[in-house]
Amino acid sequence: MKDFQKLIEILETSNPAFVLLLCHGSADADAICSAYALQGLLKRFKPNIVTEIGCPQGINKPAKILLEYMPITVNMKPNIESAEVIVFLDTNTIDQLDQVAELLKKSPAPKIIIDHHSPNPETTKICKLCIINEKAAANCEIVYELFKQAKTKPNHNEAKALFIGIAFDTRHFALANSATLQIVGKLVTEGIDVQETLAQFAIPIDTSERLAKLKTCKRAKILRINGWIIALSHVSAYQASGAKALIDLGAHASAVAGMKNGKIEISLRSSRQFTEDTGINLGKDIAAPLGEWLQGVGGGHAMAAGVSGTGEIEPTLKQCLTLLKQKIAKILEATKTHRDSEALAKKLYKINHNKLFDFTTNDKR
Ligand SMILES: [Mn+2]
Repeated sequence: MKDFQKLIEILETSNPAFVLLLCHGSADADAICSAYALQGLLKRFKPNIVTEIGCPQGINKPAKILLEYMPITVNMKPNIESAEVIVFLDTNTIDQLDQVAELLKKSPAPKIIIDHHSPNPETTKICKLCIINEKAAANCEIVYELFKQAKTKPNHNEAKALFIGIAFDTRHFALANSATLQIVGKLVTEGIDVQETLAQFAIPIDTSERLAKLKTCKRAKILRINGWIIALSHVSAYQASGAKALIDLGAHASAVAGMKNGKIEISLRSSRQFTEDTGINLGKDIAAPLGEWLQGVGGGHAMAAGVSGTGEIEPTLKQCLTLLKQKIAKILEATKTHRDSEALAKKLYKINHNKLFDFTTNDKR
């Protein structure tokens, strides 16, 4: 039996008056759009069931633009107790919905999960039906598949929603796979204007963020370590945007520090090439030890990480550079195929920090 038929069967057996379509915390476009399209699909087959999209843990910034331009209604305080069937969308663990997780665990309503993340056994255990496809680049792809199984087509708004969900989750199709692009192709053939839709839902950048990015670049110290370009800077807000801007401009790795409420925060970013060639995982190799050094916390992913703790900007960036140099030196030592690698490694340790830096922490340039 196809997933769609299984879904309908659950609705037929439990005959609910109210079905809650639940999105994960800080719900994004993919979660909300997949819920919206599913809501339309269910309406066609079960017109008497009341369905509602619930976002009990709020929605993110891009999703707010979505609600402005699309006929989508979400309830920020959904009534979980009165739901007779609950569908989790784009959510692999109900613990992600911390404040309402207990209510959900207590609810006797049959639960269905529609998701593209790796399944969480604790959550799948309590679900009557799990429609999970880890290969899908966006949850909207799975909902599109349900339309296909139901032998019906999404209407214009549903198609637009599916398109937006896919566009956002795949970073404008950069992370799309062949199945994703086939679905996108069909949505476009059905009348979705790619350029117009993407422009309509582009996230506007605040003036303060623009200024922060420009200041980060203006204040950047640029260093070269064995051919890798490392950019270090500081700004009082939007450190992550600043760190990304430095990578976009050409740095292989960047670290941007800033003070907030007496604490120091550092955002780290790297280019794909740097990560692949050096094998340095910013989260594990740099952010974690830097967090410890600052008596705070650090972590994240290979190409994007963050740290917060107690310290001053200049010594912290120096420490960050030291960690990067040690890692790069280790890699050079490990790959002795390069004739000069040992000499280079030794040279790296000799770089005098103080000559490279002349940050003044209250740089107001
Ligand atoms: Mn998603």
